[in-house]
Order: sequence, then C-alpha cells, then structure tokens
Amino acid sequence: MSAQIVMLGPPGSGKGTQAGLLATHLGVPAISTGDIFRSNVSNETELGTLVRGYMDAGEYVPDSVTNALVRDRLGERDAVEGFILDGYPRTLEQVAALDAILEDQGRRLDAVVELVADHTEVVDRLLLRAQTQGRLDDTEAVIRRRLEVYAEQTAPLARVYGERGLLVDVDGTGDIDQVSRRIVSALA
Ligand code: B4P
Repeated sequence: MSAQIVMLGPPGSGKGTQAGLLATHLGVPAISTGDIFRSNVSNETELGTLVRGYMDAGEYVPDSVTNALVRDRLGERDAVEGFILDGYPRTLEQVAALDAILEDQGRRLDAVVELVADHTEVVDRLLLRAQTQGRLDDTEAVIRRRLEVYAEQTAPLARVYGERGLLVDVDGTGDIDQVSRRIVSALA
C-alpha cells in the first residue's frame, strides 16, 4: 500500500484517531498540524503564542504559518518513506502549498481519505472529549464555529481531490476498530 496520504474530515470525525492507527499500520509518521500547534501552546513557544488565539476561537491559523511548518516537517528524515497528514491541508491555499512542497521533493499524494460523519455524532464526540481531556477549543460555542469554518473553507477540498481521482470516502460512524478496518480495505 502506498503511504502518502491526507486525512480529511470535520472536527470530531475521528481523523486524528484514525491517522494514528493508519500510520502505525503503514509504518510512517502521522503528522497532525493541530497536535504540533497544541504542543507549542503548552510549551509557550513563540509559535504557540502566535497561534493560541486562533485555536481558542475555533479559527484557522494563517496559511503562511501552517504552510511553513508543514514544509519543514515533511523535509524531516522520518517522512521520506511516507506520511499521514492529519488536519492539513485545510484551505485551498494549503492545497496549492502542499502541491508545491511535494513537487519540490519529487513526490505526489497517493490518496485523500475523507471521513464522513453525521453532524450530531461529531458534536457529541467533541463534547465527550471536552469532559475527558479539557481541550479549550471543545466548548459548544467553539465547536459550532469550528464546524462552520470547516464547511466554508475545508469541505470544498473534497471536490478538488475528487477531480484528481484521489478521494476515498469512508464512513466514519461506528466504533474506532470498525472505521479503521474500513479505511485499510478502502485503500487496498
Ligand atoms: P485539530 O487538532 O486537527 O482538531 P480536530 O479538527 O478537532 O480533529 P481531531 O483530530 O482532534 O479530532 P478527531 O476527529 O480525531 O485542529 C485543532 C485546531 O488547530 C483547528 O481548529 C485550528 O485552529 C488549528 N489547525 C490545525 N490544523 C490547521 C491547518 N492546517 N490550518 C489552519 N489551522 C489549523 O476526534 C475527535 C474525538 O472523537 C476524539 O475524542 C476521539 O477519541 C473520538 N473518536 C474518534 N473516533 C471515534 C469513533 N469511531 N467513535 C467514537 N468516538 C470517536
């Protein structure tokens, strides 16, 4: 199975969870822009200070910041054999930036997995996570804003990748193992 893969899906669709499982299965790193930003926020780095306000409000971090971060990360040694990108790209500008990064590296995407999940189910999952992990962007108002931003800025990416023949739609409902098995068989 080829392993240059993007995971797409609304907040709460399980993309972070599934990116980690698929990465282990394929032996490549899962690269989550959200996780990288969160770790910078908790370590109070300069980048963390810059991105915190956007994340707490449910808004996207500016493309220039995110694109530079991904370019560096994809240039690291462990990403040479492949990667699962979780939460990137999220805007059309990020799609163009990723194309340029991969072209410079002489490689291309193999597949874009879109996790499809019902609106009520994703909100329930995120509210549950709010209780267990206390993420600052998992309050009801911010979740609503994140879902709006997703619909406006990220949902159009499915059409772009669909036109390129890269899109693989996977039902994200059901338990984590079930979804994971669906992804592996859809990519086979
Ligand atoms: P992310 O970290 O990507 O947050 P997310 O969209 O909520 O997805 P996440 O991966 O965490 O959740 P998942 O659906 O797996 O981004 C956070 C913020 O960072 C963004 O709002 C933005 O500000 C910034 N950011 C990140 N990338 C950016 C970019 N490219 N450009 C600009 N800004 C960017 O899981 C949700 C919950 O559901 C989990 O608790 C999980 O345990 C549970 N779950 C998963 N699968 C399940 C299942 N099958 N059944 C039941 N529960 C399940």
